[in-house]
Amino acid sequence: MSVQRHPSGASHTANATGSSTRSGPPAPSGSPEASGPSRRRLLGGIAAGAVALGGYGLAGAAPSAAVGPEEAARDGAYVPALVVGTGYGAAVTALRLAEAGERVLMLEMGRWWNRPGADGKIFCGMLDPDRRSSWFRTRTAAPLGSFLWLGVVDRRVEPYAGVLDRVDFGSMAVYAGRGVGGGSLVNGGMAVVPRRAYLRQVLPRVDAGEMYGRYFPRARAMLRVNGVDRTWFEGTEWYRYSRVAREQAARAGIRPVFLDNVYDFRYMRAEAAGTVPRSALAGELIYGNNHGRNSLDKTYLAAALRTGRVTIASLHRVRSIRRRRAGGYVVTAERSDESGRRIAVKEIGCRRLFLGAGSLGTTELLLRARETGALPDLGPEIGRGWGPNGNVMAARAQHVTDPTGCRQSTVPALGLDAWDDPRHPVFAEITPVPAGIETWISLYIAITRNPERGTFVYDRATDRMGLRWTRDQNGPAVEAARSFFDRVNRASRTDYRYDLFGPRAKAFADDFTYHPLGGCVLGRATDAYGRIPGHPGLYVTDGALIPGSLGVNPFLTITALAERNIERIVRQDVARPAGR
Ligand code: FAE
Repeated sequence: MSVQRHPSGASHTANATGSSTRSGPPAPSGSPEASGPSRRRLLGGIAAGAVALGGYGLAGAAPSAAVGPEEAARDGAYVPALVVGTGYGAAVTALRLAEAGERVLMLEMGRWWNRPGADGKIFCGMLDPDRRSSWFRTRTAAPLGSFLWLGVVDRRVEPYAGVLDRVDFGSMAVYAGRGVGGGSLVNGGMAVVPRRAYLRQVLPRVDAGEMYGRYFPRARAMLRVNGVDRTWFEGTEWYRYSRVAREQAARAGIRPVFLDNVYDFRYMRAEAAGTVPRSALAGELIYGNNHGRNSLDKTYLAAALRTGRVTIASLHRVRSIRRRRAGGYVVTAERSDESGRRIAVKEIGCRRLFLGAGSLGTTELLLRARETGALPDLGPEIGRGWGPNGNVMAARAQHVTDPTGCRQSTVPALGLDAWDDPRHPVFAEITPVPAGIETWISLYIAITRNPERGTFVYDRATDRMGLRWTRDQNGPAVEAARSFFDRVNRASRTDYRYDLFGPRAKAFADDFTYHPLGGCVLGRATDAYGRIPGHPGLYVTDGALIPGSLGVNPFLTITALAERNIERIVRQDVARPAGR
């Protein structure tokens, strides 16, 4: 098939209209991903899945019947189940389909993160980012861009298929993980169960009893959620920053809560003891962790690969979807190398298509399909109900007598819960500033209850998705955060830091989110289980299902919801052919 479009490796930058635009020319060509699994991974107990873990070039080493990615994802291939993406929703779906006997192909636009670079590390650190940090940018775009307005954090980098993307829509930017494992490669690992009453409100068609009784526990076990040892936490220098912030919140009458995580806290203690290589204690997090993190490639995806029925093709970006005449769907996917050079464009048919490309990726594919006439009967709810989970970042300046510590674990372990505040519900996490020097800064990510929603729109002329979201729609979130942190500042006679969020003095960063939610909302754009009405065999499995707000960090809920939905779909649809 001939190659006609822009290289798939391009990333996104802002333009004035809120359309996401792809930045920069493709980098000079580099070698295609022809990797094998790292020795450490093979030794790490997931050898059974290592064939497909290795991606290209390893089909011959398969211990099971799994077909290699070059074969499974060849132009003209047909698979029973195709999953787009390898994040939470996608990983759950692939595993459960495979356990039910289905052969599954997963297409992921990012690369495998299992090969050490020249420095012997798979991922780069937050303070010394290189090209591995960013998805096709010429400069890193860390959320905390400056310090004393000096802009010291961001670095020039070579455009590359790096692990963290930032998609800019004018007045809102969205961070997302890119690679096999999606957001699980870069996120803070906080695995928080939402308030029951709020979950009922945002997902009224979901039986909360089932979620709390069955699917949250299942998701927690699979993701290896664990908690910090309280005695160690209270004594270690690595969490001084959390304790200082907790004490001041308590003075304002705000309740602290410990946050469970998928980072292995036992490993972290060994890091502190100096008996293992450091990761969370060495400034690694948003560009990946070289150790300690239970990302999806170690949990759900490893289990999926072990079934022998799942194949993952990395560096494959799905561009479009259409119906297949004989039933099912056909996707067009672009295969690139790590430098963004397009190698092939393929068409792959499937009987069932599961969209797990995240809130942005899934919504874009469906909007494009509707607006280009490929799937003209998709309903008007596609693209609606999007929100940033009320995210606002804020920082406070500490008194000189309250140092937050030169040594800070990158893994947050404490939250502050004021969700019951009737006017301004806030759930804030105490996040580190792992600068390696004393900064006297307390940093937070606040999750607020912002009722505003955005809408995605497709621009036919540019073939891109834009977001209708204006700056003042962040107003309710900032107001809630201000009320919360004013309370803390008053109680401790402290003030905000104004120098951390870009060149203009501001106390709140309200122009980006880590938690994009919605676009194909459950029960509106889909039925109560993620099926798209009128399109047998077409499903949404990811954060696009949640209508813009959850009150807590979302991945545990996305995982549990995907478990709930796929259980039903396997029982009702997979046992019977799609469409009957
Ligand atoms: P996601 O994990 O985003 O996976 C989608 C996958 O699809 C990605 O691998 C994409 O590369 C891939 N993809 C997209 N489009 C295409 C395409 N067209 N073709 C092929 N592949 C495609 O989706 N959440 C928490 O609960 N706790 C936290 O502590 C937390 N911290 C965060 C920190 C950061 C810096 C970030 C960025 C996010 C954080 N999140 C956190 C959010 C969390 O990672 C996110 O809600 C989930 O990853 C969303 O899961 P999905 O399955 O929706």
